[in-house]
Amino acid sequence: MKILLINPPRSPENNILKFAPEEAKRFIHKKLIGPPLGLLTIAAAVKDHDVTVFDTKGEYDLVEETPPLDRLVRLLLEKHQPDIVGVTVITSEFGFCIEICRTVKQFNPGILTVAGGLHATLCPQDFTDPSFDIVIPGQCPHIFQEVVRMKENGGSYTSIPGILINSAAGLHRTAGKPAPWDTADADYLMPDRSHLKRWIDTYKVGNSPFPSTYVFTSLGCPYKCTFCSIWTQFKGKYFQRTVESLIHELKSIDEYPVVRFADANTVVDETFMLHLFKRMEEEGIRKTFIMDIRADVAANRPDIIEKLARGGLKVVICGFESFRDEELKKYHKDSPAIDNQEAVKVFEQNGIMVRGNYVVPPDYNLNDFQALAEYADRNRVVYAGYTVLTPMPGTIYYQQVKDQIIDHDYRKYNFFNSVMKTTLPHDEFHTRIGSLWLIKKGTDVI
Ligand code: B12
Ligand code: SF4
Repeated sequence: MKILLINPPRSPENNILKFAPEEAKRFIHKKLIGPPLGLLTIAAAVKDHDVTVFDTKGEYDLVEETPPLDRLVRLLLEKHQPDIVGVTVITSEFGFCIEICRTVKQFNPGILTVAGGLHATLCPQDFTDPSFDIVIPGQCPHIFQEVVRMKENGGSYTSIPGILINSAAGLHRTAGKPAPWDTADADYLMPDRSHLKRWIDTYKVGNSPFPSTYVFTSLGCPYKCTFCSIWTQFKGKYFQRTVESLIHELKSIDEYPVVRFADANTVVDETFMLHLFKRMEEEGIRKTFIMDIRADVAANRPDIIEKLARGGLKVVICGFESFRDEELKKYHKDSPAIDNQEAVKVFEQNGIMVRGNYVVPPDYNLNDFQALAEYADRNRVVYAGYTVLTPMPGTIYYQQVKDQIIDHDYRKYNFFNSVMKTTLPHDEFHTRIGSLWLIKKGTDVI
C-alpha cells in the first residue's frame, strides 16, 4: 500500500501578536517547531509499506514560496499516488485537516482518508465532514495497521473495533473494544525520524545553530489541571517509558544535539529521572535538554534540579499559570504561587534558563493586568510567555464555560486568542497581553 501521512500547517490566528505594541511583537512566539511524533510513530507501525511523511509546517518554514495548502496537497497526491492519506489533528489545525482531506477526495474519491491524534481522541464526534472516511481515537498504531490491512485485502472496516466510520449514513463507532496496546512500554514504537531529513534545518529553537527533536519519556499526567487536555487525552492515566528504551532512542539521534522532552510534565517519578540521567552519563550521551518541569518539583527537590543541570538540562518550561493562589486552586494546579518564586531561584542557581508561562483569563480587568505585570516584573525569567486561558474542547474548563464561548472558530484555539467575551474590550485585552511579553530578562525568543 502507498501511504501518505500529512502534518497540517500551523493556525495563523494570533490576536496577541496582531494587537501587541510594536516593540513587543518580536518577543511573542509565532511558531513552535518540532517533529510530528504521532505521525512518525504511525509511520513506524506500517514501515513495511511504501510510506511518505510530509511535514507542511517544515515545508512552509523551509521554502517561502510553497504554494497554498490545497495546491501543495494536490502536488503531493500527483507525485505519490497514495492509497491511504492520514492526517494528525490538534484542535487549532482541524480546519486544515478538513481542507487536506477534501483535496484528497476531489483528486481521487477512492483514496482512504484517516484522521488521528489528540482532537480525534477527545472530540471524535467533530469528524462529520464527508471528506473523512475513518477516525481512530487514542494511541492506535495497531489499529491503523488493521485499517491498512483491510484496505489492502478489501474487507469491511466495521469489523475493526474502536474506530469511527464516516459515511452517508453518518459517523458511527464500530462495536467492541480495541486490543490493548502498551504504548509507552512493551509496544513502544520509536518514531521514524528518517522521514524528516528534508526539514531538519528548520527544527532549530531560538538562536541555536543545532536542530532539536522531541522525545517523550512518558504519556499522560497524574495531575488534573482544569484547562489541560493532556491528562484527559489519557483519561487520567500515566504511562512511563523504560530507561533502557530511552537510552536506545537517545543513542540513535546523533544528528539532534538538542532534545526537548515532549512530556508536559517531565519529572513525575524522580527516581526514574535520576536513573535515566545516571545511565546517560554511563553511556556518554551528551546533549542539551529542554524539559517542562512543574514549579513545585523545583521548589521541593532542588537536589534533583542540580543533578539534571549537570546532565545537560539547560532550558525549563514552567507553567506558572497565575500569581494568585485562588486562581491556581480554581485551575486544580495543586501548587501555590510561592512555588513559582522558589522554582525561579532554584533553576537560576543551577544555570537553567526558565521559560515561565502565565495564562490570562478573559475576565481580567485593568487592576488584574497591573497586578500580574508587577508580579512578573518582580520574578523576571529569561523567557516569559503570556497566553490566553482557553477552553480547549475535551477539558474540564471547556465544560465549565462552554455556554460563555462566543467564538467557535477552532483556528483560534491555540492559546493566542480569546474565544470568550473579555471584560476589557477585545482588542485592548490582547494588546495588554502583548505588552506583558516585554516583561522578561532575555532578548532571545524561543
Ligand atoms: C510535539 C508537540 C508539538 C510539535 C509537533 C506537533 C505537530 N503535529 O506538528 C509542535 C512543536 C510543532 C507543536 C506545536 C503546537 N502545539 Co503542540 N504539542 C506537542 C506535545 C509536546 C507532544 C505531542 C506528542 O508528540 N505526543 C506523543 C505522540 C506519540 O502522541 P500523539 O501525538 O497523541 O500520537 C499518537 C496518537 O494520537 C495517534 N495519532 C497521532 N496522529 C495520528 C494520525 C493518524 C493518521 C493516526 C491513525 C493516528 C495518529 O497515534 C500516535 C501514536 O500512538 C503536546 C503535549 C503533550 N505532552 O502531549 C503538545 C500539544 C499537542 N500541542 C498543543 C498546542 C496547542 C500546540 C500549538 C497550537 C501551540 C501554539 N500555541 O503555538 C502549536 C501548533 C502550531 C503552532 N501554532 O505552532 C496542545 C494541543 C491542545 C489541543 N487540545 O489542541 C498540546 C496538548 C500541549 C498543551 N499545552 O496543551 N506541538
Ligand atoms: S498542565 Fe501540566 S501538570 Fe497540569 S495536568 Fe497538564 S500536564 Fe499535568
